[in-house]
Formats: sequence, structure tokens, C-alpha cells
Amino acid sequence: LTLEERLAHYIIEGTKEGLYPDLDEALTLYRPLDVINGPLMKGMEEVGRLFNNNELIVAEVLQSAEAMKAAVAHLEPHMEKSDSAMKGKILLATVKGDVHDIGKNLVEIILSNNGYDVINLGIKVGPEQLIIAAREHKPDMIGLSGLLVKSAQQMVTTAQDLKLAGIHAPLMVGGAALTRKFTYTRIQPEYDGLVLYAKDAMDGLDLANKLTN
Ligand code: B1M
Repeated sequence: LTLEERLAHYIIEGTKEGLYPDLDEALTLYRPLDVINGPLMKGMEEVGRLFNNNELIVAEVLQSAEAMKAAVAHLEPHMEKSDSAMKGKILLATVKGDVHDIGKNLVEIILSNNGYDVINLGIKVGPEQLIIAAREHKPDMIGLSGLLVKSAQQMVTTAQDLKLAGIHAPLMVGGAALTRKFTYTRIQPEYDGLVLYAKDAMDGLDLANKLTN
């Protein structure tokens, strides 16, 4: 197998055996984020496909998630960091009912490496918890992540509840179940502030930068 194939393979198999030396080799060839977005994501997509076809069980997908998290943690210290002054404060959460957090945590890494103070509220965060945190921290932006189809609808509910609570900090939404269209036709009309759709973590950083500049 080529290096790229082996990297995808660790994620598909959910194993860390041999992972770190191969990641180190990959770092001599690629930037850390390209390793994540390239071979590691390719592996994760295959995991999603196999799971969809009932060829993997949840426990196996969990192992893949562990391997992905370990890989991201190994690459993280090698990522570019800007030592710019604090650009803003961002609350980040995976919405109520959803446990997927690899994408959200990647967004956290990228934003915090680029001058943002990120408060990561974790997974299954309901509107009530978000409202309390927003009142406490007064963020410049609130980021919501969700991968399940029902999470897209949960974002609509969350936007409605935030609006009722008088919160109108810009919302950034992302995650596989979401589309730009859904964001602007279903979430934005329910919210008092701006709602922005981010297709991936780098897009999230670009949007945050545009907002705070
Ligand atoms: Co789940 N799962 N899962 N799963 N899982 C999916 C999402 C699924 C598509 C798999 C499939 O069937 N093909 C499917 C969803 C179906 C649907 O609703 N359409 C699914 C399902 C069904 C489930 C369960 C219901 C399974 C079950 O129990 N029967 C269950 C749900 C539990 C729950 O949430 N209540 C479940 C559980 C799990 C595990 C726990 C085993 C594990 C998650 C572990 C973890 O996150 N800690 C897991 C995994 C790993 C996946 C897949 C395989 C991979 C997700 C992932 O981490 N990708 C996934 C299939 C797939 O996506 N191919 C799948 C890598 C990650 C970097 O990408 O999160 O998309 P992603 O983030 C991207 C962008 O989306 C974006 O940036 C990132 C890239 O830079 N982004 C943002 C994300 N959030 C953002 C926020 C932003 C900006 C950008 O701003 C705020």
C-alpha cells in the first residue's frame, strides 16, 4: 500500500498500529491539514459508506473515530499557528441529540490556532445550555455542528430559541447533514442575527475572519 492508502486504512480498520510513524512520514510531504482532508477523510468516508451498507457496526465505527481523533491529536502540534491578538470569542457546540464531534473539534483547533478564543461546549448541547453560555461569555459568534439529518432541524429550533432569548450573535453552522440552501432558507428566517454556512473547518475560519475584520 502507498502511504496515502495506509493512512486511510488505519481509519477504516480503526487501528493505531503503525499510524504515528506513517503520520510523521506524511508530515514530511504534506501540510497537516492536507493529511486530514486528504487520506484520513477518505478513510472516514469509506467508513461511512461501509456503515451505510451494514458492513460495519457502531462499535467498529467508534474505533475508526478513535483512530481519527488520535491522528488529529498527533498532527495538531504541527499545524500553523498565528500569534495574532485575540480576534474574537466563539462558542462551539454539537447540537442536541447528536454525538458527532470530530468535525466540531477540528473547527475548534483551526479557530484557536488562528487567534480565536473558543469555548467548546461539547456534544448534545441543547438550546437552554447554549443560551446560558451565550449570556455568560457574550461570544462574537456561535458555531453549531451536526451530522445527522435531524440535527439540521435541531439547528432551526436552536435558532428560534436563541432569538426568543434575545441573542443575536452571528451563527455559524456546519456538518454533513446541512446544506447552504437549508441554512439560508430554513435557519436564517428563524433568527435575528446573521447565519453563515461553513462547508468545512477552513471555510469556518475564513467566515470568522471576514466577520471580525
Ligand atoms: Co455516525 N452517522 N452515527 N457515528 N457517523 C454518520 C453521520 C452517517 C452519515 C453514517 C452513515 O450512515 N453513512 C449517519 C447519519 C445518517 C443521517 O442522519 N443522515 C450516522 C448515524 C446513522 C449514526 C448513528 C445514528 C448510528 C447508530 O447508533 N445506529 C449514531 C448517532 C448517535 C447520535 O448522534 N445520537 C452514530 C454514531 C457514530 C459514532 C459515535 C460511532 C461515531 C462518532 C464519533 C465521534 O464523533 N466522536 C460516528 C461516525 C464516526 C460517523 C461517520 C462515519 C464519520 C463522521 C466524521 O467524524 N467525519 C459519519 C459518516 C460520514 O460522515 N462519512 C457518520 C469526519 C469529520 C472531520 O467530518 O464531522 O463531517 P465532519 O466535519 C467536517 C464538515 O462537516 C465540517 O468541517 C469538517 C471538515 O473540516 N463541519 C463544520 C462540521 N461541523 C462544523 C461546524 C462548523 C463548520 C464546519 O462551524 C460551527
